[in-house]
Amino acid sequence: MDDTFTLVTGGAGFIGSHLVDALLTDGHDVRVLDDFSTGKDENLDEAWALAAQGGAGLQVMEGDVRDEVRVRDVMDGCGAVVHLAAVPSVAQSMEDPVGCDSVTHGGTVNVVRQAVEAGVQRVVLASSCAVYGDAAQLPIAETTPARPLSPYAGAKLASEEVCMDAADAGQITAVCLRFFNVYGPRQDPGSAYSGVISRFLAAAAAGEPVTLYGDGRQTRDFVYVADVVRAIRAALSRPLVGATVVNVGTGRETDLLQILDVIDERAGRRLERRLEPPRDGDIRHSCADARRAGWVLGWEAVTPLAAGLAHTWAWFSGGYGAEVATWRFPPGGRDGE
Ligand code: NAD
Ligand code: UD2
Repeated sequence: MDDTFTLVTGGAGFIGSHLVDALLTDGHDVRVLDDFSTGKDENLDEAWALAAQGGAGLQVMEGDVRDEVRVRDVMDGCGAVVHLAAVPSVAQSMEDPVGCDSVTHGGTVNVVRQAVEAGVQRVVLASSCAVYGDAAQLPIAETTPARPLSPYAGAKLASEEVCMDAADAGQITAVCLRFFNVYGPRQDPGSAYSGVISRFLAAAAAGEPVTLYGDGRQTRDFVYVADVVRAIRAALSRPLVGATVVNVGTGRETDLLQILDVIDERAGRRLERRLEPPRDGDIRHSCADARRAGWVLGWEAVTPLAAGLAHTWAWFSGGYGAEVATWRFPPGGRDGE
C-alpha cells in the first residue's frame, strides 16, 4: 500500500467499519463510500476519534456504488480499493433478486471499471463462501466447483469474474476473499436477514425468544471480524500478481444448537426456541479449507469461537466498556478451549 487513500466501499457497515478503524490505527488515510442503507453513522464513531488524533485522514462520502460519476470522483487519489458494499443477505436476495444483483454485481462492475480508469493498483473484493452452494465435501477448498444456490451467491461469483477479467487484462491486481460467516461487535441484529450470532445474542440480551430456521443442526464456519480485518489487510499489502481467490474461514464448523447451548449457559437460562421451516436458498453445511490463505496471504484465523462470542456478547450487552468474561464450549463442543 502506498501513501494515497485506501477506498473502502461499504465502510460504514459491520466489517467495513472495523477495517477503517484498523487502517487508521496504522496511519493509512481512508476514504469511505457508503449509501448508509445498512451502514450506520455510529459505526464510524471510533474512526472519527482515531482521525481526530491526527495520525491519518478520514473522508466519508455518501453515495451509491452504482453511480458512475460519484464513484469516479471518490476514486481520485486512491491507491487501493476494498469493495465491501453489497446487499449482504442470502434471504433478501431470494426476495429481491433484481435489486441484489443490481447493487452487488452492478456495483462491482462500476467500482472495478472506475478503479481501472483511475489507475488504482489493487482491488480487494468481499466475496462469499455462498458461491460454493451445498458443497459435496467439507472442508471446502477454493478448487471446489462453484454452485451458487441464491441470487446473492450468483452476484458474488459474477463480481469475482469482473475482478478476474480486469486482472487478466493486466489492469489491476485483484484479491477475491471468500468470507465464511463473519460475526462480532457492530453486526446489526435488526432484521430477519441479520447474521445468526447477532440475532441470537441480541435476543438473549433482550430476554426474547430466538428463531431457528430448520432443525438447528445446520453448520457454519464462524470467523471473528478482527480476523477478517487482518485477512483484508494482508490482501492489501502482500506482493501478488493477477487475480487470487482465497477462503477466509477458520476451518472449523459449528451448528446452531451448539451456539445456543453456550449462550444458554452464559445467560443462565434456556432461551426459548421458535421453530420455523428452513429458509429458501439456505446452505446445510459449510466449513472452509483455510490453508490457501496461509500460503498466499500468510493469514490464519486466531480467535477461538468462545473468545469471539464473549467479546460480541459484551458489546451487545453493554457496549465496548462491558466486561468480557471467559466463555467456554462444553466438553465435546466446538473449540475444546
Ligand atoms: P453490512 O450490511 O454491515 O455492510 C455493507 C455496507 O455496504 C453497508 O454499510 C451498506 O450501507 C453499504 N451499501 C449497501 N449498498 C450500497 C450501495 N448501493 N452503495 C454504497 N454502499 C452500499 O454487511 P457486512 O456484513 O459488513 O458485509 C460486508 C461485505 O462482506 C458484503 O459484501 C457481504 O456480502 C460480504 N460478506 C459478509 C459476510 C458476513 O458473514 N457478514 C459473509 C460473506 C461475505
Ligand atoms: C451468511 C452471510 C451472507 C453470505 C453467507 C455465505 C450474514 C447475515 N449473511 O449467510 O452474506 O455470505 O453467509 O454462506 O452474515 N438462522 C436462524 N435464525 C436466525 C437467523 C439465521 O436459524 O435468526 C439460520 C439461517 O437459516 C442459516 C444460519 O442460521 O441456516 C446462518 O444464517 P445467517 O443469515 O447468519 O448466514 P448465512 O449463512 O445464511
